Amino acid sequence: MSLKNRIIGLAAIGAAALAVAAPLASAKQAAVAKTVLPSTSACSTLSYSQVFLPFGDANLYFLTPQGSFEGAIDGWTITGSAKVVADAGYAGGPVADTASLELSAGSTATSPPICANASTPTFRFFAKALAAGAGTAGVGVSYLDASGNKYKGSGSFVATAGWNPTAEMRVRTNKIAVDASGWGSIQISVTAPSNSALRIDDLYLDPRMH
Ligand SMILES: [Ca+2]
Repeated sequence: MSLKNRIIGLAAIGAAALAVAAPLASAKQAAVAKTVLPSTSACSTLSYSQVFLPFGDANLYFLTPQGSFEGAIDGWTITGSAKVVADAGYAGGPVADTASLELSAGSTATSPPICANASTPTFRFFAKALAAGAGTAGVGVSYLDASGNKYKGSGSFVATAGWNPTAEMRVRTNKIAVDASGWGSIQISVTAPSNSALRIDDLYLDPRMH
């Protein structure tokens, strides 16, 4: 990937950039600290590939834990309702794809903790709206910063009626709390439009410096 391409890629995601909100109350921070920071022992052995090369994106990505919805999904938290359905988001991709997650209208799925640090600035996934003229879908990112505060960013996208990769969505990872191994974690959430169910699949993070 050339520097020029990187700059263009980052410029393109400007509209989807995730704004960082004020930290939550301190009582909540303590609880989050226990639940969000995972073991980072697996972070140094992640497998990277140019997943989105067929879509003109030469960056290296790794598949997030349970991000393909092909096996267990017990690490995901659902607000509202969701189910695994036999509709692959990216059948031609590197994952042997048979299933995706269908969120009912207005429901939210929050990922398990994902290895992240300052070198993992963007993520992408596949999405498909079930209703024609579906409204805006929401995306959120949360993580603990180096001061122990929980930061939460939010963005949005319009899902198409067929499966397509989302634009690159940016994570402001430069403030993530990391341990001695150099890794911390983020959680990504996706919210279906209020007027349409939404299917999602194959959530990938981009490690810029790998
Ligand atoms: Ca899948």
